[in-house]
Amino acid sequence: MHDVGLQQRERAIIVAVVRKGADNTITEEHLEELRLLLDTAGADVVDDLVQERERPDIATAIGKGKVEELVELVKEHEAAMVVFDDDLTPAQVRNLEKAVNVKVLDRTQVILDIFAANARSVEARTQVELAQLEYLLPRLTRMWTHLSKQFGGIGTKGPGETQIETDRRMYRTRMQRLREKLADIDVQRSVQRKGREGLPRFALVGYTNAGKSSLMKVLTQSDVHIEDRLFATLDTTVRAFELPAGQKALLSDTVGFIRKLPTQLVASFRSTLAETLEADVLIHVVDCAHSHVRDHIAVVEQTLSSLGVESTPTLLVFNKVDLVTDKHILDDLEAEYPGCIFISAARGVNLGRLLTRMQDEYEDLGIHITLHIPYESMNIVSTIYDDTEVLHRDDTETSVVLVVKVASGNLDRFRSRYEQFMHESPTSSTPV
Ligand SMILES: Nc1nc2c(ncn2[C@@H]2O[C@H](COP(=O)(O)OP(=O)(O)OP(=O)(O)O)[C@@H](O)[C@H]2O)c(=O)[nH]1
Ligand SMILES: [Mg+2]
Repeated sequence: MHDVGLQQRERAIIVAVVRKGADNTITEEHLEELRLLLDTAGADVVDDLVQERERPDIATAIGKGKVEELVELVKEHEAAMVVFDDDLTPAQVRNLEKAVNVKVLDRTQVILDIFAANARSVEARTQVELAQLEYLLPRLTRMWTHLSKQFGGIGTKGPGETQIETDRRMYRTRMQRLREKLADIDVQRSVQRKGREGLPRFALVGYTNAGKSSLMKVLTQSDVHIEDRLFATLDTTVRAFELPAGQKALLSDTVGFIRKLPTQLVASFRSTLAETLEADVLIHVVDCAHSHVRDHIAVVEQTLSSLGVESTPTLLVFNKVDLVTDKHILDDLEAEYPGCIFISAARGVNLGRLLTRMQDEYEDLGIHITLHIPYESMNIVSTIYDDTEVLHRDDTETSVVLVVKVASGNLDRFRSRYEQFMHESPTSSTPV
């Protein structure tokens, strides 16, 4: 597979291009995250370079003068690569590589490399390979033009073009095969999901390294892979657990998100995320000890909305409270995010309360049921008003039509009482 060569620990210089007057602390944070990504990928960052520009230079992203500075830095540190925090065009990569004489990568490639290294299951490996090919396909032409130029001269263009076509076809055939493989896995998955229908479903979501798997482990008492590194989890696992009232429920743990998660990965991981997409309630786990908590929350919310799940009720859970010594930080978060809850998965702090909140959140969902009450049974209408929340009433010629919201836990009791008026089975479980 494509390999950006981060197997041994290599020395890297990182580069960010920012707008003039950009917030320094944000730039610093982005560079820090790139440092962490490279560390996970197996490289040590030896220096960084920040270029302020209105917009990135078309040819080199950073512009001529800065390229010279970069060349010097590479020499000085004997760096093996330069990594940009932003996506580079193939032309920029080509120009930069020519100038600095070491490989030039962007953030997307580093993330793809980490995913490739961490993928264990057939599904994850297939998804990562598909994302990698997706990333490479539009870059093929440039790669070959690059080579033709390098080796130059008469006759390189013709075969080059043919080669590009052959490669493209090969890539496309391979991608097609990977997609078919994923579709097969998806069928198996939905069969498994069918077997679990009817149980309340919760899904852990959050920034990478927030502690989702740790929480999965303590809530379901199962053996889960936990590691202090980015993207330790790539596969979705589903485990059963019990809500405080004794009801059996399901919890899923899945891949974490990150700022600028490559779109190719989001697309190919869609089926892995299916459990998340279909959950009744999301548990958004946040590392509250991180200096950029709010950014992390926003990134996760954006990613969720790009996946079309912004309307699923979500419980905001601040994890790792044990690491926060300044109580003001927690007070501020609590004021800013009403309804949030503070826990420590590792220390077992506040987990009972979290479970209760999960149960409440699920019960709040309710189920919408339409009742048709003929006028001769009018006396029951007021009982229904006492029993449930009436969302809508329509007095037709023959009957009173009521749309009511029934808490999931009360469904059986409700059904036994009013079955004769329920024309259809419960239709949706959308929250109000
Ligand atoms: N101090 C402290 N550390 C925690 C807590 N919860 C998790 N951690 C640590 O945070 C690191 C990441 O935990 P994981 O559970 O693997 O995080 P994740 O969200 O599943 O991460 P990815 O799968 O990589 O996205 C591990 O080193 C955990 O031991 C906590 O409550 N307190
Ligand atoms: Mg995990």
